[in-house]
Parts: sequence; structure tokens; C-alpha cells
Amino acid sequence: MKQLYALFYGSLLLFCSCHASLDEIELSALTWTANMRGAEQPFPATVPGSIHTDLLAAGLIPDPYYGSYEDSLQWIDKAYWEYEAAFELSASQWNREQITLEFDGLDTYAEVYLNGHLVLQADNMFRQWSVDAKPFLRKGKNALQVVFEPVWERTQAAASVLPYTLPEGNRMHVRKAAYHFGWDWGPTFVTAGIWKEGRLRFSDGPRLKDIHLELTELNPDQAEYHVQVLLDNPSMQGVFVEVEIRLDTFYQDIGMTEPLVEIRKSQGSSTGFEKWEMQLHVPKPRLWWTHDLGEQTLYDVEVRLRDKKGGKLYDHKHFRMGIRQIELVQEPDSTGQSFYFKLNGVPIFARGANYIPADYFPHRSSLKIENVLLEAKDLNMNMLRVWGGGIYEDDRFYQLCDTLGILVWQDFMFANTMYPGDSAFLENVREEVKHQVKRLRHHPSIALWCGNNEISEGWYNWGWQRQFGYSAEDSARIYGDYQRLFEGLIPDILANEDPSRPYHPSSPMTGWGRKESLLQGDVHYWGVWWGMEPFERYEEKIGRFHSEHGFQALPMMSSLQRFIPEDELHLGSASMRSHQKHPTGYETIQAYMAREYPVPEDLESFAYVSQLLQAKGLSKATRAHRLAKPYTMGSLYWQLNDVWPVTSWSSMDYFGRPKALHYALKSDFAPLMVQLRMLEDQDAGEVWIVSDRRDTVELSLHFAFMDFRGELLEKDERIINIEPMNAKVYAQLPVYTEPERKNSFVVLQLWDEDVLLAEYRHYWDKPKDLPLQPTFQSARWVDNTTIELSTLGGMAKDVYVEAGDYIVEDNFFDAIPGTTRLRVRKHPKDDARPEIKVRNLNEWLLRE
Ligand code: BMA
Repeated sequence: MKQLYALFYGSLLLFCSCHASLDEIELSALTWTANMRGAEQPFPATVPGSIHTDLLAAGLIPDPYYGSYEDSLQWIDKAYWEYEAAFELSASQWNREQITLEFDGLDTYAEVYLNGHLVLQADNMFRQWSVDAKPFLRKGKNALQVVFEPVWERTQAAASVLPYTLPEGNRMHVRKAAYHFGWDWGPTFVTAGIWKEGRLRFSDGPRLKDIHLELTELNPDQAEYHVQVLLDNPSMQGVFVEVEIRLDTFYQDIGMTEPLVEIRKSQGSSTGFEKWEMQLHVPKPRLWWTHDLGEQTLYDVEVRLRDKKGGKLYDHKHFRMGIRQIELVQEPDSTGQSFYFKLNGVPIFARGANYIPADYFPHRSSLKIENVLLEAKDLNMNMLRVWGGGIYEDDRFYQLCDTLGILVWQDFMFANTMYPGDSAFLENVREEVKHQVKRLRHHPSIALWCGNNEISEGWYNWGWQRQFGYSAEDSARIYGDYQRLFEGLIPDILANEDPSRPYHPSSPMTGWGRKESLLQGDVHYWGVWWGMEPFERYEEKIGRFHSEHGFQALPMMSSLQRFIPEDELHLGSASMRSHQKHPTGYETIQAYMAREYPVPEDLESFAYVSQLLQAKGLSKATRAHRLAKPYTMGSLYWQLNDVWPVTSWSSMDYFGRPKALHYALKSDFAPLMVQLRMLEDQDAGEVWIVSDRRDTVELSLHFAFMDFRGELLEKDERIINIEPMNAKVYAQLPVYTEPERKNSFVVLQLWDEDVLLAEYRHYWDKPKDLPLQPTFQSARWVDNTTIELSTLGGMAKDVYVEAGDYIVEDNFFDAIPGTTRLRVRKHPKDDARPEIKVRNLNEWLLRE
């Protein structure tokens, strides 16, 4: 046996994937069944999973995302659900010193039984649960059961103890994703299930409990870390800890022949030790940057626990970290107080969006994040906000952000209500916050911990005190609880567990109706949409850091057809209403549309125009924010993605199809942005260029005046030097006088030799008033990756080319007469090229 161990542990060093197979049984590998208590009709189940998706897979319910089935599935969260699996323990497994049962996530009130013994009671979806299982196990066959209780009774009981009612139902009493109780872009399915992986873990001797590398100093010569290693079962003597930091991925391209290795060892005292600390220096550190500013260097960190040099390996952990410094700069200035991030000393303009789970059923979210994050990078985003009404994302999400070079604004999972402050609740939250911070703190991508979403704003602006009739005493207690949580407990934990990362108690601290919201802190500016203000208001309401603003658009018809029954494909139908969760969502879209565009009656055209509208509004906002740099240093719109197929503020639909907004953002978010700004009452405009680059660039600026037949009226170009990290005027542009304007538009472009880096088109009128000409457009496949579009007649505005489910790389553009070649992502096989559809705005305007 000893020899076997030695062999095994020897190979572990080389292939740590062996670790899982011999040292643990993953719960996902077991055969599970689920059963509704009382029904005694078990059906196959999955781990990770949820009861809704298990019922769906067993054919017991229809697709919860289809039509208006949501209403008929509300019975599911009223039942108890029993999950069961059997497993065998071999003699060698049984003989291990410790056997631990671990769950990375239980949703939510769960009792866990091993061979009939209650071994664990869980009450927080965001915690990891672990229990000493050995006393309840036996050699051979074992039974594991997890029973989920509906949340309602407990939340009701917790609410009834309070002398007042907290806003938003009773959801604040359970530590479960807030959006599971319904949101203005999602359905209500109060899920239950083993939503993350779990395992039985076999070990002998001490184990690594926690590893913390805290950056204490960073300069070009070295990065200094304070390393802390905590052990479980520390009574062993003579234990060695090895910490190794390697630059595996990058060492070759910097010409080193050996990976950079820094090893330290320590021997335990004769009584063993629980905590082991040391200083560690990484010479000549290679920094981690966002993708627009530099490379995403990641160091491999290996920590091993041995009985003596080269001897038996007790435990081993591996992760990747990036060396970087992040600051949130909030300094008083002449107008208020700054709010921006500095990465390695460089001020960053944050370009990005708010992220919500990539699927309603959160175990499915991890399958989709890659697509969503690649899209975000493709759109030049350098920051995403993980919003506080969702979930702490899967490890994979943060790993991808690390490798893609995208910063993460990480909310803790508290949103849009007040929370209780009793000690049981706070203790539960303490464990959650500690777990999540320890799990995530080594990711260089995480730039900020933020206490919650919109609670500070809600408390001061949403009239809760009056609505719920709070007395002065109630208010003092409720707000006191708020302070205990967001100004006490959470920052106190962070001060110990992650002191080098900034903390911001609430996003935002001030509501958008107050003038201070534009002078300091971050702002969720919802005057457009919720306040029905015109898009132009985006150019006036300029804050220091815009962490939310948004506008809805429908998914395209080809997506709508996937979840709305054929006979319900019109706005007033039950299914279309069920997939619009804002109380007056369609009406708001319609009202804004009437200001700017024709309002089509058929759903397909309405969906198309709604996307143009969303792109137009959000493009205005994004550009206004960037032009206001450095006063404004962030623009994160609401929202990047969807949890299910729906009409929402998202810029890509649930199926991954980008809306028109994505195509606009490619240039709105590009590190170099060009724009024409008209000077009031003058027939002249200023050419502004915003640079988020760190270098000075020499580029050629092209101007063109064109008419709606697509003919060039005038053009000019000049070479300019664009200053780094700046927004300023580079040219004055005389423009046509009123009568000529009617028939022309301006195109500005920035070229680096023959590469087009930025473009802006300026139209004098709203789209509905443009003198668009009749056009004829057709498209054909040239080969499997290329479509050729032909345009005859006039300039075709807002051309949308659809090729089945394939994503066309450039879309929603204006095409001048002639031919254009378009590339298609994940191209189809020869015999499966779908029919191509082409739309443009001209057909609409001319039809009116
Ligand atoms: C924001 C978010 C969400 C909401 C969105 C749209 O403020 O924080 O609460 O879904 O508005 O209304």
C-alpha cells in the first residue's frame, strides 16, 4: 500500500488531474434521482443541476422558457424535493484518515443525510458546506440524500418576527439569488437543487485550508508578497510547506530558458502548526494588464504540503495569479470628487457593461460564459460589473476574465431591498463573504468589491419609509442594520482577508435624481427609460462614473420564433407579455420609437427598429461619457446578456445573437474614438478624438461629405498626432448650411495606413426624417465564410443581414451602392448554408 501511495503521489506532481480520481469522488459522477416528497416517483436527476431542469429533462414539465409556461410551473417551488444517490467505498478509501463531504453550492434550505443520519443543514446558496462524513459511512454501499425545503415558510417566519415590513416581499430573509424571486428582465422560478459540484474527499494527515498571497510592495525590481497558509488537522509534526511561483506560460516568450521559480520551505514545530507565514519576492515582475493596455501575464502558484523534503505529499493546491496594483481614486476636486480606477498606476476609463447570470438556472450559466466574455472582449470592453441580484460567478468566469484582460466590478449579492440585522443572519453572511473573498481574491481581474446594488439609492429615494409606514424608530433600526452589514461586517472581513482591494459600499451611493449623483461616486442614470427623458439628455447628465444606464430592445424575429408560439407573434399576446417583465416596457419602446423612427406594426419590423433605437440611444450615452474624460471615467451600460429569452435591456439575446447595439459599441468602445460635435448656432463642427491608449499615435483623419444616393460630395484628409489618454478637439470642420445639410451626411474615419480604426457618421436629422432613397439589396454566399451584399440605388441605412443562426461579423451598417463582403462567424458546412435575409431602414421609410 505504502508503495502504491508513493507511486501515486510521485505522479501527482506531474499530472495533478490524478488528484480527483483517487482522492475524491465527485458528486456529479454519481447516479442521482429526484423525487417529490409524497409522490414516490423518482426520476433521473443531475448534479450540478436544479429541480426545474431535472423535471424538464425527465419530460415531466414543458420548457419553462417557452410561451407562457412560467405561470403554470409555480407549483414546483411549493414542494419538498429529495435527491438521492448511492455509492460504494472501497477498502482503501474507507481506510483513509479523513473523509469529508463537501458541497460547493446547495440551493438553498437543504438537509443532507448519509445512510439515514442527518449530517448537515444548509441555508445559504452562496456558501460552501463541508462535513466530517467518516462517522456515518461504511465500507461498501452507502446512501446519500439531500432534501430541499421550499423557502416560503422560513422566509415568512423570519418576516413575522420583525415589527415592520421590509420592501420587496420576503426574499431578503433567505441567502439565495435575488433574481430567483422575479426581476424586470426575468421570470420567477424559485429553484432548488445541488447547483454546484460537490465531492467526497479522502485524505490523511494535514490539509491545506487556505492560501493567501497579499501584495505588499510592487516596483519594477520586485513584487513582495506576504504569504499565509492555513492548515486543517494541523496536529502533525514535521510538516513542510512549499510555495512555488512559476511563469510557465510566459517564460519562453521572454527568452528565459528556465521557468522563474521561487520556493520557500518551512518545518512545523513539534506540535504542528495551523498558520504558516512568510515573505516572498518575485524578481522583475511582469505585470497583468487589461487587454487594451498590455499583456495578461499569469503566474502559476503551487503550494504543497509534505511530510519531509521530497516525501509524502499530503495536499496540493494550484491556481494562477496576476501581479498588478489596483486603486479606486476618490479625491476631492473643483467639482466634487473623482471616481476612477488606476491599474498599475495608470488611470483607466472603464468601458463595459453589467453582467447577469448567463442562464436563469445558474448551473447552466457556466456553459455560456465563455461566449459572453469573448463577445465582451471583442467589443473592446475592459470592465464588467457582476451585479448584486445574481450570483457570485463560477471560477471559470474569473479565470476567463484574467486571461482575457477584463476587469471585474464585483458586487456582493444584495440588491434593491433592506436586509435584516439579527445575529443569525449576520453570521450566515459572514461565512458567505469569507468564503467568496477567499475563493476569488487571487484573481487579478477583480478590481473592486461593492457591497450591494441600489440599496443606498433605494433607501433615500424610493419612498420606502412612507410606503411601509416606518416610524422614526423603525427607520433607525433598518438603517442601522444596513450600516452593520455594509459599513461594518463586510469591510471588516475585507480588511483582514483582502486589504489591498478597494471596497465601495453601494452602487450607487446617490440616486440619479439628485445633483450630487453627477459630482461624485458612481451613478445609475435612468432618466432615460425610467424617466422617459429624451436620448439627448444623456449628453447633459454627465457623472463621474456611469455604472448603469440602459434601454430595451426586442430579440430579432428569428430568436422570438424560438420561444413564442407562432400564433402569438404579436405584442399584445400572452406569451409576448410574459417575456416582457417591465410593467410598461413595450409602451416605453414605442413612445421613444415614435420620436426617432417609423413605428412598424408587424412584429418582425418592430423588433428590428427597436434594436436600431436601443443602439442609437446607448451609443449617444457611451460617446458622451467618453468625451467627458477625465471628468467621467467609466461607462458600463445595463445590461450585457439575458438569463432567458426575453425583451430586455440586454445587448445580446439569450441565444447569443448580438443586437444592433453590439455593432455600434465596437466603435463606441474602441480605444480610439472619433466624433463630430456641432457648435451651436455656427455652421461648423469640432472633430473630437478620445484616446484610451498609452502611446501617441500618428494617424490619418479622413472627412467625407456624402449624399443619400451614396455619392461623395467632398473629402479631405490630414495626418494628426493623437495624444495618449486624452479627449480633445483635433480639427474644426466647416459644414454645409441648412438646405444642403438636408441631403448630406458626414463620415469621419481614423486610418492607420490601410487599417480603419474608428468611424463616425453624423446625420443632421432623426432617422425618420432622412431623405433615404429607394434601394435594392441582395446577398449571396461566396463561400462558407463569406457573404456578398449588393446594393443598388441609394445608400441603404442600417442594413441587417441574417444568415440563420450564424453571426455576421459586421452588421447594422450603412451601405453605399456597390458590393460589400461580410464575414460569418462559425461558418456553415457546404450543404447547410441557410437562406440570407437582408433588411434596411429605407424599405420602411419609403413604405410609410
Ligand atoms: C437597474 C438594475 C436592475 C434592473 C435594471 C432595469 O437599476 O440594478 O435592478 O433590472 O435597473 O430596470
